[in-house]
This record gives sequence, structure tokens and C-alpha cells, in this order.
Amino acid sequence: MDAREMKVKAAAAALAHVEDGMRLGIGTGSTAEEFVRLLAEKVHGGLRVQGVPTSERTARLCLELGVSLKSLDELPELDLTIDGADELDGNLTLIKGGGGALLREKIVAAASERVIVIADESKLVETLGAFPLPIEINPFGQMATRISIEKAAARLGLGGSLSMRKSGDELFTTDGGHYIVDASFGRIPDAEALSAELHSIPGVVEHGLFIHMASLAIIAGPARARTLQA
Ligand code: ABF
Repeated sequence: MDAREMKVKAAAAALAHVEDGMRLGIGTGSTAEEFVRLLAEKVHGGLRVQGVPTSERTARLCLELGVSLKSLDELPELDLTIDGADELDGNLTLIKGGGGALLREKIVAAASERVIVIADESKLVETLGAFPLPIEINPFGQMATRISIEKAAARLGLGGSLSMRKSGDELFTTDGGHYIVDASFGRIPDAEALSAELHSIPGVVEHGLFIHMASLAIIAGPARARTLQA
């Protein structure tokens, strides 16, 4: 079974949790896009959902496929969010942001009663950190912010390097107009300590550690999809 088939399998299992009339947060990334495609089929079959997208990219796909959307301001309390992840551990702590949508994903997840993560088994790790941690920063004073991030990591005994995410020759900018620093810290043994340090830096808008936010993960492998409960 190839990676796409595993993403489809996880997405299909998540769709079983979507009930008629739900206010639904819809994530970003290729696995979430497989979920949107399957959701659209159900919507055309009569399922009624109101979707809130976590990125402009997801919004475009939903509209293209006929999934009706609302803004988070129109639907500030959501029943369920389905989203992908770049890494997840056994405690359902996630690294997200590889798609550059971490801020809106985290805001939507925080507004949701439940969050279900869908991923192929390659995302499940013992300890987070092989995937560089995306950190969203304000463009103003970005160099000073990067220095503060390095000092914070050093205080926690994390080494590694930071790189500014690029889009072609330009710096990548998020839907919110911010930059992304990809931080290759290596293993992150204490996500909560790192999260607190990063949140203490004024120029850091948000980071890709999602802690105690996912209630369930659906992990697809060559056999049937399995679930991890928070
Ligand atoms: C999204 O899911 C992002 O936060 C994350 O980067 C992405 C994972 O992408 P994929 O499903 O394509 O592996 O929520």
C-alpha cells in the first residue's frame, strides 16, 4: 500500500466521526485534502456540514469540490476538527506546520470540541523532533527573534540550526503575513518546556507543537487503520 492509499484510509476512518449538521474544522496538507475529497462525496450524497478551513489552500479545495464554508467568526465554536500532522508521539503531542498553516490550524483546533489527527504510520515517532519544528514569527525584528529562539533552545540543552522557510527565492509568508523558521532542534524530550520558552519570545507568533489538543489519532498502515486515544 503506498503513502497516498494510507492517507485515504486514515481520512475515510475519520469521516466516520462526522455527523450530519456538524460544525467542522478542516485541516491543511495532503492527508487533510484526501479527507476533503471524501467529505465532498458525502456532502453530494446529502450530508450537511458547515466547514471552517485552516488555510486559503484548503478553502479553495473545499469550494472547488462543493463543501460549504463559514469563517471561524461565523462559527466560533466547532464540534470537530480533522487535520494532519508532520509528527506525533504516543501522547498525541504533534508537530504541525510543515504546510505553513500552523497558526490558523492551532486557532481552529482550540475552538473545537474534539480534534482528530489523520496520518500515515510514518508520522508516528517515539520522540518528537526529527521533523524540524516550524515556528511562526513576526517579520518585524525577525533577526532578533531568531537570536532569542537560539538562546531559548540553548537554555533547554537543544542544539541545532534555524532556517528561514523560502518560497522560491523569496521568504515564505503565511496566510497571516508572517515568516516561518524551521528549527532543527533534534529530539525534543520536553515539548511543554520548549513551548513555554518559545511563547515567552515577543516576536514568536506561534509554534508547531500541539500539546494536549488532539483527542484521537487515526494512523493508517499496511494493515487496517489503528487509533490512538489521548
Ligand atoms: C497539516 O498537516 C500541517 O500542519 C502539516 O504540515 C500537514 C501534514 O501534511 P501531510 O498530511 O501532507 O503529510 O496540518
